[in-house]
Amino acid sequence: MRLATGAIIPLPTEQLLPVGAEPFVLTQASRIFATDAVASVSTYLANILRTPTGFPLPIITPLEAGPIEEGTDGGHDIVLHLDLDDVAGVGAEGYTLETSFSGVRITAATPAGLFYGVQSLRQLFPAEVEQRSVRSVAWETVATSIVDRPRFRYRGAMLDVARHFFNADVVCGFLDDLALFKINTLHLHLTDDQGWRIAIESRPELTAVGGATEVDGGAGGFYTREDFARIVEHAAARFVTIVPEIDIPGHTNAALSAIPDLNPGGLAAPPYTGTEVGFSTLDTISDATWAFLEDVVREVAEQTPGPWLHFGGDESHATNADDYREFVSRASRLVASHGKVPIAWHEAGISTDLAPGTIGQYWSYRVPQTDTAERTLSFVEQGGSLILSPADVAYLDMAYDESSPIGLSWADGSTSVQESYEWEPTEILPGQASSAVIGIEGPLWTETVRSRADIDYLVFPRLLALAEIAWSAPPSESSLRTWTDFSRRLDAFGPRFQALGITPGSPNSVDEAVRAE
Ligand code: TNX
Repeated sequence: MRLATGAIIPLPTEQLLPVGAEPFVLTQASRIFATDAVASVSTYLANILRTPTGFPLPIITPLEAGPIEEGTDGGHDIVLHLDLDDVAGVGAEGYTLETSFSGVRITAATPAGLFYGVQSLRQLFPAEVEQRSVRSVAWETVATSIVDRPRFRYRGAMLDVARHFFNADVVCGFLDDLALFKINTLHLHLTDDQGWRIAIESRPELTAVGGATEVDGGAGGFYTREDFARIVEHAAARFVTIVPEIDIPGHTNAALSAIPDLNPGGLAAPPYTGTEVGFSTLDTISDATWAFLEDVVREVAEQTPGPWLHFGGDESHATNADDYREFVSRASRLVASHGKVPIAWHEAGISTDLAPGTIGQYWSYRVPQTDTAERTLSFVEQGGSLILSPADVAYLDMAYDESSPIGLSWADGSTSVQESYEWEPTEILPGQASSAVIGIEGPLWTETVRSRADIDYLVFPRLLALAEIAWSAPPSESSLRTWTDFSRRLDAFGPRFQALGITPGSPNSVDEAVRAE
């Protein structure tokens, strides 16, 4: 059977596959043409390709990388062309990609666009391109022509490093994998009842005491300033923005256990290593709380080059309702005063006095209850936008089915790969809210997640479903954005997961009828 589309995930906006056209062949003599302005992308591409091919792939930096025909050798070269005028009209993150017997050419208006073109090119090569040692295969790509641009500007994943801690190496490895699917934000849930994971120099107890615990009583851990800088830099080199989250006023037991002054009686809370939620709260009006928050927000903002800072606000069941409302308003203004756009979980929309532009992150069900929808719409009414993470389809910590050894099931039972694929972000909230959606995010909470293998098990392959919702055009009569086509492409992706060293959690559940077509 011939695939009706190429095999790229997320599905490109347009891809032509001329029948019978000769392939592109990468050889010992191939070179990469790119100007210095896009050196980060050409170096990244060279590193990806040199390892499995063993080819030298020198980077040639002409003043202006010309058409493929000029300065190329027998059609085996790759040209990265930065076209600031965006003649192709692909926008800030889009690109065009041409592969043929005469070479490869990626054109984009920004380095980010070129980077995404590189990710598509990666997926056109044989799966062995993902191996980290030299392989002897024909390094060919089908001849194809792609025009591609993202649907949403916020294409996110979230990692909870508070319930279980994952060190900077694990996070960097995770970033490497996210990049392949054109994900551009990684939200780090840095603090919770069970752990405080980011160094705050003015409050060393936070990590010294609050960082030394995790779920089940493991050793925990935290990021030093150097670790966090390394994560931010590794992310930036992959065009991923880190969104740090300091979860307040609930989910704060780790801070309360580290700093006695934050507790009304001046006595430190005992550390917590269970998995209950909603029992802790900051004292929302004490001077000690706001002095602490000033230090924390200032230092986290300092360490964050990206525009956003998430201040949580979820499940504050131990906070008095009126106090909560005033607290989230003041917290949003504190974040804004440090030059960051605040993000909060949707509960914070109960306040009608948030800092202008505060973004709401919706995490309830695909069919919201009326009061939850109202709280979420309140962000839009206050000039903010929305990130959607509906728990019953976008939560990466849900089990796939009853047989999954890890994962939770509170969000309307388990979540199959198909369920994570078949939902439409603009149909969740009523009315004007659909145009306020800046994107989606798949959160991985880590109550049951202890290792990189556990992360991979729950994240893959469902993250690919979310990446396609975030990047690709919505399904239409004429489009191939269907579960059937996606599951075929996912099937074809199997050897790539293997080469990447990823063991995905759910075998792709294409039913036999589809497989036999
Ligand atoms: C709800 S979702 C939480 C987290 C849990 C998660 C488990 C949200 C904003 N809060 O504290 O880890 O459920 O699925």
